[in-house]
Amino acid sequence: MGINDTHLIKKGLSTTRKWWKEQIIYQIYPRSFKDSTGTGVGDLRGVIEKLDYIQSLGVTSVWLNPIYQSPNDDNGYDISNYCEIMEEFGSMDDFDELLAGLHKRNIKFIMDLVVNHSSDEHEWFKQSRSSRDNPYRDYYHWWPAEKGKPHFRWSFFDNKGEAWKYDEQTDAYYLHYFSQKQPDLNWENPKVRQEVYKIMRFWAEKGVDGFRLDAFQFVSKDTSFPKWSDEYENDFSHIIPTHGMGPYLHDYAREMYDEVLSKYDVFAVSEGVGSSFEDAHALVDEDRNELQMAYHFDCVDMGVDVDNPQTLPQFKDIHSQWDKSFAEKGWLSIFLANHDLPRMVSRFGNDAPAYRDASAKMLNTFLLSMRGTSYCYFGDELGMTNISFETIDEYKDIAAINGYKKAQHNGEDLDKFMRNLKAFSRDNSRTPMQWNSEENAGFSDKTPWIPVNENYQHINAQAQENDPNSVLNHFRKLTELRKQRLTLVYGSYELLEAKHESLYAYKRELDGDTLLVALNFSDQPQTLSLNSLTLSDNTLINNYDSINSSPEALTLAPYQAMIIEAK
Ligand code: TEU
Repeated sequence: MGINDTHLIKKGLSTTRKWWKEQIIYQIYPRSFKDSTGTGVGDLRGVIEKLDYIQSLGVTSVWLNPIYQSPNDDNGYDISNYCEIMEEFGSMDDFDELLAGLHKRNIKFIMDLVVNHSSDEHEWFKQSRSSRDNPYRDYYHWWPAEKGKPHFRWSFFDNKGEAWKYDEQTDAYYLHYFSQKQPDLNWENPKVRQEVYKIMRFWAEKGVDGFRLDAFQFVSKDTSFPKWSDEYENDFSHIIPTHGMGPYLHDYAREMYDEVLSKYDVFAVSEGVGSSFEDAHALVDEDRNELQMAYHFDCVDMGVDVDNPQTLPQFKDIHSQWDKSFAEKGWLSIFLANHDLPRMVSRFGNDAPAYRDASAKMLNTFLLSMRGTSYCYFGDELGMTNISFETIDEYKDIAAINGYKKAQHNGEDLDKFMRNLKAFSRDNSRTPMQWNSEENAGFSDKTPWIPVNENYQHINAQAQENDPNSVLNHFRKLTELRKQRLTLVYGSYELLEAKHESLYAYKRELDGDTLLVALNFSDQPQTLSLNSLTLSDNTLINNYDSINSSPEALTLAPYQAMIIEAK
């Protein structure tokens, strides 16, 4: 069966109804979810133990960060065998049991596919690096040293920021957009692409329902590796226009569609979509027959400077512009956090004790009431917060550790670097799931690979389970509502009071069903003028006990969030 293709949801909207658009995806960082073996590292049997909890959330899909065999230079994003499970995480039998357990509960499974690069410990790379005439040589990008030093390319994780690494064995440089242990695969070689499709078929045959294509915007390269202008070379912020959306990306996406995606009932979501709406549309519009969905980086990159945080009007503007561009065609993801970002409540809400609860509920209301497929990061259903490490030796993440070395090498302001790291480091969202108030938050019997956030004593699943007003139970109400009201998935979106500094309010509408979503992003009461909007008595979601409204206006308490039926 091909990708599900039922009918237009509403006359006038070209959006077709598809199961993958209606998913509520729960992202699990397996290393930090539940350790069943007493190693201090989470594993697949740990996820199996928690299947009933996952089901109780009302989510409809689970995406696991990479679980393949890996030396863990970048926690599984460096894969040494794409058809084996990482030993620390368990076995293929565990995987099969997990998949069956999810499917039994009507929960779909999304596989993280990391094929822009492999590990340098993958057999392909070992062969490739061994000699210039090895049959695997062209599986990677090599630049013979006799041609001189290759033109500069950026690396995200290199300790000097350079993507070419000299390798003595064959007197040549290899390319790595990520760490030195993550050499980029050469997609320009058709054999490499066939290997990728083979891997995808292997997992699709097992029954996975979707693929998250890691760093997909980077796979195609101009293999002449031309020199860029100094302006581009000297400014990392140009990485997407220079390194992303290479010359044959669409050919490869179409080939992937023909070879795999069209042959199974699966979807693919691209991490990254270039630097414009046009780039994004070209990759995911249905008539392109390429990928099905994407997540863009505008929200990821927004305000990632402690001295220059984003404002709410900017936040609204980014979300509204992307929504508008995709209103008629194409499909996007809605997310506020993931394993590469800090905790959503610390970044966009307020994690001070007085407001953490309300603002986490408010942000979950946003995530589950916008158009697009919702991605919810594990622990955010509890309002887990940043761990905020102070010193560089506390960090585990290669991005932080090598980023620090790079900042040192470039003579950057290290104090500023550390303040930014504290707020935005990926380790903030990688701390163990807070299950209960027992030792190590019930995550493991042994010291966890990364410290548990000390606030687990009061922020944990068990405590919230028993409290009808908890962030957890509020999250469950939201997933239930989203599943009942397709308006929240497909309905039109109209932003109200665009310039308001503290309120984010919008109307969602589908086939005569009108919903007002009103969110207060501040710690002060705020008033929303209702203008021509008439509210019904039917309040579907409210993170406070009461509503303060008149026919003309709705007044929201600090971080209050409501979804109300309207006319
Ligand atoms: O991230 C791709 C990506 O573009 C990164 O630059 C991301 O912005 C980075 O985390 C910033 O520090 C993906 C994965 O999501 C990430 O976890 C991996 O480390 C990376 O690919 C390499 O596989």
